[in-house]
Amino acid sequence: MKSVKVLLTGFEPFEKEALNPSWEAVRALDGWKTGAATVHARLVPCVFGDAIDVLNRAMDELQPQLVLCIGQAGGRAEFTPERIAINVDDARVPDNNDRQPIDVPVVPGAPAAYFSTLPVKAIVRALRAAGVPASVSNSAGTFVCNHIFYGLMHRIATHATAADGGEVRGGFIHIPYLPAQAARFPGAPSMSLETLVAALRIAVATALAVRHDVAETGGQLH
Ligand code: PCA
Repeated sequence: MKSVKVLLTGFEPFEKEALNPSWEAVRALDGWKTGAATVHARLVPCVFGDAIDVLNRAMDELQPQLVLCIGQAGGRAEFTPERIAINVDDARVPDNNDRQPIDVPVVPGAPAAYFSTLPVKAIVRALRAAGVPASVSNSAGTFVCNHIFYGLMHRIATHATAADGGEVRGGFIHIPYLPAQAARFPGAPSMSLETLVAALRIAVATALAVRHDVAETGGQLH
């Protein structure tokens, strides 16, 4: 059986948090094997530019067939695969290196946006079937998560091939706070690490199995 490499990235903590659920969940899956696939976990800095550099180095090294970048979306109640990455950085707060780009492109001269090549709706369907709250998100924001998502999709669109010369697919998933984080913001929703890790396994397995996304509603009125 042909071996398949899956790259998962998670972010370091930002905005005075002690941890980031994306890295806690991703690192729990480092070395996980499902079928012919093996997961490789990498930590990325919450810094404009550096985040894409670290992603590019990991992709150069591993030449993965599938890449899922994961990030924290504090305040969201669900596991949310992102549909689209946009070519703009507009930081509401400084990143971990005090960079705060405003209205600059992620990649000058590149397209306005790229769609995820993950089967976002099939992932949502599989998660809901497993009892995990999930929805398609139509905006990854304009901070470092959208930035790395755009960098990933631009690389895939322009030059990435896997070690076997085959196609590379990828996308981004935002996840809620861990309970310990939400405890600092009364009323904020959260998801346990156990659920986040189980959900990530489902997302990876679904992305590996489903090439053509299912056609069912995942839109929003606003
Ligand atoms: N979330 C931030 C950046 C790092 C992270 O985990 C975001 O949504 O842009």
